Amino acid sequence: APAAPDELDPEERMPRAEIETLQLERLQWTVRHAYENVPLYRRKFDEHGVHPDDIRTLADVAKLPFTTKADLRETYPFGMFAVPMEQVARIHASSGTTGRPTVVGYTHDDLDRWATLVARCLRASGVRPGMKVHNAYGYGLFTGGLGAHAGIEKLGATVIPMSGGQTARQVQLIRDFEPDAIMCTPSYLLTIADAMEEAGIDPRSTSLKVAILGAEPWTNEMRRRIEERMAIDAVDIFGLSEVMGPGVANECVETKDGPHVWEDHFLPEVIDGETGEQLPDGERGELVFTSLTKEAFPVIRYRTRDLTRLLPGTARPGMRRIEKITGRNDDMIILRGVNLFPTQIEELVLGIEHLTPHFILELTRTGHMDDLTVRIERHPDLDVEVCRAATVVLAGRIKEFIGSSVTVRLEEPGTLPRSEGKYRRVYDLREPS
Ligand code: ADP
Ligand code: K
Repeated sequence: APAAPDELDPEERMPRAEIETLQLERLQWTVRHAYENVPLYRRKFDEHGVHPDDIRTLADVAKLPFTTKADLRETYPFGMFAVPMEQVARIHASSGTTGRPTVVGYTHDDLDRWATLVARCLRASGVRPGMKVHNAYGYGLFTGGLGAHAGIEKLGATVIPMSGGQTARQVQLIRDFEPDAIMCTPSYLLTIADAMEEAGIDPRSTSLKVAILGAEPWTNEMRRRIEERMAIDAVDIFGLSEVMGPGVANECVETKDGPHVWEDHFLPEVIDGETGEQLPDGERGELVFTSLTKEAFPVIRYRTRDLTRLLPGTARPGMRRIEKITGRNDDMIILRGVNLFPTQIEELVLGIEHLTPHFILELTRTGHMDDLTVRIERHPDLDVEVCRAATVVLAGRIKEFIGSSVTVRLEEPGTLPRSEGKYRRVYDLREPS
C-alpha cells in the first residue's frame, strides 16, 4: 500500500519550535558553507563585517548582506556554485528577460530534496500516489518542467511529461489518458480550457480534479473563474530558480489561503524594499529567502523582488504562509505617478461577469502624458452590446481605483496572444526617454 503522507516526509508537520531548532542548525551550516566555498559570499561578508560565527540565533540572519540578481550576473555562469563542478548533477537557468540568464546548479542530494519538496506540494494539493499528473510546464533549462516531473515521480504518482505548447494535443491527451491533476501556469490553463471548448469538450467534464498552478502571479478572482469553468480545485505553487525552483511554497487544498513556505528548507523574511529593514510578520514588503539545505547553490538573503507578507501557518501550523503573490517589483506600472500591478487590473476585470480573462495592457505616451489601454477580448457567446457595456463598467472601476482614466478596447475573440507558459501581460510602447 502507498505510504501515508507523514511516513514519507515527517518534517512537513513538525511543530513550530522544532522547525526553528532545525532552521538554526541549518542556517549555521549554510552560512559557513557559503562563506568557505563561494568567493563572492566571503567578500561580501568581510565587507559587511560579519562572520559565520556571528550567527547564534535565527534573528542574526539580519546581520548578513543581501544577495541580488546582479550578484548572480556578476559571477555568470558558475561563480556562485559552492561545490566542485564534478558534484553538480544538473544545471538550470532562468529566462533572463533582461541581460544574462541566471544560472543555478544542483547536487544529486539537492535534486532529491527538491523532488521531496515538490512531492510535498502535490500532497498538499490533494494529489496521491497512484494518480496521474499531466505536466504542462515547459521542460528544459526552465526549472518548471523537470522540477515538477521529479516531484510527481517521487510522490509515486504517474507523470505525463507533456511540456508546454501543442495545445490541441494537450487536450487530446487529457481526454485519452484521463489524468487526475494538471500542472502548468494559470494563464496556460486558460489556453487549454479554450482549446477544449473549441474541440467541443466541456472543460467541466474532463477527468481533472486539481490544477497546481504557478510560475506567474494570479489572483483569487482568477482561481474562482478557473475552478468554476473546469470544475476543479486550483492550488497555488510558488518558487524561483535562484532559491530552488517550483516547490518552495505551496497552498493546502483544504484552506487555499496562500502558500505555506517549507520552512525546514527555506528561511523567509519580508523586508522594506527601500531601506532593507526586516519587517514584522503581517507587514507587506519584498520577500527574501535564505536556503537552509542547498549544497551546490546556497543563497543568503536572496531578494526575490516579489511582494507579499508573512502570515501564520494554518493547515501546516509549523510553517508560515505567504499571502498569494500578486506582483513583483519588476511588473509594477507607474502610470501618472500611481503604482499599479497587472494583477490589480486582473481582479477588476474578473470581478465583472461578462468580461473574459483575455486581456493585455498597453502603455503609450502622447507628449508628456502616459496612457494605459486595456485591450480585452469580448465573450464569444455574448451579445457585443452586453460586452461593450461591461467594458464601460470596467473603465469606471479602474478610474475609481487608480484615480485617472484609461482606455478599454474591446477586441474580437481569439485575436490577442495566448499563453504557452508565463504570460506577457504588459506591453510598454512608450519611447525610451
Ligand atoms: P524568472 O525570473 O526568469 O521569471 P523563474 O522561472 O525562477 O525565473 O521565476 C520565478 C518568479 O516567478 C518568482 O520570483 C515570481 O515572481 C514568479 N512566480 C513563481 N511562482 C509564482 C506564484 N505561484 N505566484 C506568483 N508569482 C510566482
Ligand atoms: K496546473
